[in-house]
Amino acid sequence: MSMKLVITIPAYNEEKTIGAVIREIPGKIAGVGKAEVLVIDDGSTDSTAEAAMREGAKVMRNITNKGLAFSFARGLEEALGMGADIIVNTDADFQYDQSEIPALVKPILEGRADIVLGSRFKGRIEYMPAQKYWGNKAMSFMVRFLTGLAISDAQTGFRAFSRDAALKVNIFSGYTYTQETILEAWEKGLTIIEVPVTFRKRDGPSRLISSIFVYARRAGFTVFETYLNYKPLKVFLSIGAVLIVAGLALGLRVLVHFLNTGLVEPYLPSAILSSMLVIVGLQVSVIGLAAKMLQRVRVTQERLLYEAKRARLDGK
Ligand SMILES: Nc1nc2c(ncn2[C@@H]2O[C@H](COP(=O)(O)OP(=O)(O)O)[C@@H](O)[C@H]2O)c(=O)[nH]1
Ligand SMILES: [Mg+2]
Repeated sequence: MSMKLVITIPAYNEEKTIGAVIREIPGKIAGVGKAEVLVIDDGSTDSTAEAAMREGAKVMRNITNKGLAFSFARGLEEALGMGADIIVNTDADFQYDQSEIPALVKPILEGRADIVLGSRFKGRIEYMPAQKYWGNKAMSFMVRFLTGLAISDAQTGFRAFSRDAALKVNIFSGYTYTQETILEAWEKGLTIIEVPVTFRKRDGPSRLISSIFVYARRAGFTVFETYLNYKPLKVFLSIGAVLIVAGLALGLRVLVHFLNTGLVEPYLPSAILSSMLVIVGLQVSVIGLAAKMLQRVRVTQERLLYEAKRARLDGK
């Protein structure tokens, strides 16, 4: 069986490097019959699209800048429609080394993984500013902490997906897909592995991250929101339990005093606060139950969406 590989490259104002990235893609990849390049030009104001077309890539364009995650999701869907058996995503800024694509797709070809992440921390980093280095470490720790998966680089843009994994991934964030796809793959029971990759120095400023703080806030919120969807009961019950336990602890003093004297005074403020904490704690817990019930709806809908995507995109 001849496998088809589609390499997706989201790009925003990368006219200087996009050509070199495409040229670096190996002509022959073991186990792959046909490879095509798909560039998602996200409303670039330079000649990124023209440079990509000159190298023979297929180019799709967002008229205006829609964000990396939005473009990545569009690219995945288009690649599925192009009949990809495997999809590799890489960046347009020449930081990843495209000669490492064979190593990235190998575990998928061998049926050992659904998603392969190119880990820069397991590989070689030529240069990464300290803020980014530690930011990447911290975000990867958070993803590890939440999922229990042994992931060293949750922000890598160099990854491979099996067709089935790409069909199952639904991205909600417009800004960053990197952590969200990992959490999602984890929830859906897909197998993720890492292979070491090389990360070169970026020539010119980041297109994605103007400020590390803005990135941390937006990515952090995406991670939180995604996790909340997957583990609603755990999150809401934890918060509810803290409130209830605090309320009960506070109420105990009032109760002891009341049993001894028959009076609530002088603990009236404590009594009010205690009952408020318990009531709010119970409400938060009940919201968790409701969220858990919504989760069933989502899971069922995602199964239907998967079938609909297969009906629309398979065998084209
Ligand atoms: N589609 C799209 N791609 C973007 C956008 N911002 C950055 N990119 C691309 O995403 C990749 C990673 O961005 P980069 O600026 O290298 O981020 P960094 O390496 O994390 O600092 C590059 O290929 C960029 O061209 C965007 O707004 N839309
Ligand atoms: Mg980069």
